[in-house]
Amino acid sequence: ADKRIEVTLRKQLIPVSQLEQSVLFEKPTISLASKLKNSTTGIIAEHKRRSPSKSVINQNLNVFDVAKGYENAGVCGMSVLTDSKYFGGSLDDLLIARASCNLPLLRKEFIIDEYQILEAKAYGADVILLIAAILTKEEIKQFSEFAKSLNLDVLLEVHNEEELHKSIMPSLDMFGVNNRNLKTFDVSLDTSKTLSQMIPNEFVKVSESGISSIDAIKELQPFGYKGFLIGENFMKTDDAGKSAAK
Ligand code: IGP
Repeated sequence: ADKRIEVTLRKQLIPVSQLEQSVLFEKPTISLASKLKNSTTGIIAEHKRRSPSKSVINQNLNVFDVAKGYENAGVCGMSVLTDSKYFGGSLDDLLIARASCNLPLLRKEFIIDEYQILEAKAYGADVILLIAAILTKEEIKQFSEFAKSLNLDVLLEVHNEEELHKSIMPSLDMFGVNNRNLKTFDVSLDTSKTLSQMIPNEFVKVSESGISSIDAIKELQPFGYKGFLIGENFMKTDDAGKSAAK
């Protein structure tokens, strides 16, 4: 309900027609899915100040430096949390990341309205996240087809078999398996291992959350994972980019 209100208010502030006229809206997007397919490391590094599971992670880093650092570290893409209530992020963060690097950018947000997809594009994103746990099959279809019509890549996040089965459709590029249970915050890489075999091969597989070592990546690669979404492990240090380079 909070998100609904937030979206309604922003829609009044910047109508759809203005988002569509923005300079970044015209910019060609970069495909994260194709970059991951051709990469050996496949790291998607996230900017995340705080989270409901850990409260404060790091409030002292600036997005401009973090984005530059990640790019210099040679990661495949960057994820930028834009949710303010739970993660302390904003669309400004996305804009600053865009101004600072040429990496494919993922807008990390609870998307429940097409307007947020237009915003993602107008603020410089190349990829959107859709979360199966909060959307119906029809919404996933509508939002992913809309994103594809704007040339954005779509990462669909699942945490269990039921979410995965309802979501398989051709308008998605990547399946992200969240190792963190969003209700209990428990993290287990077994979630990625179990669900991997049920994801059809035409989709790029991404493992999300709780990845804290090269060993974890090596453990997941044999299950077909090409992408690894890492936030806290980089953000908890003084220099997120430097941590990503290791
Ligand atoms: C990153 P971690 O454990 O490396 O910080 O996790 C990312 O996977 C996590 O932030 C995330 C998330 C989400 C956040 C995954 N799915 C959905 C908000 C909404």
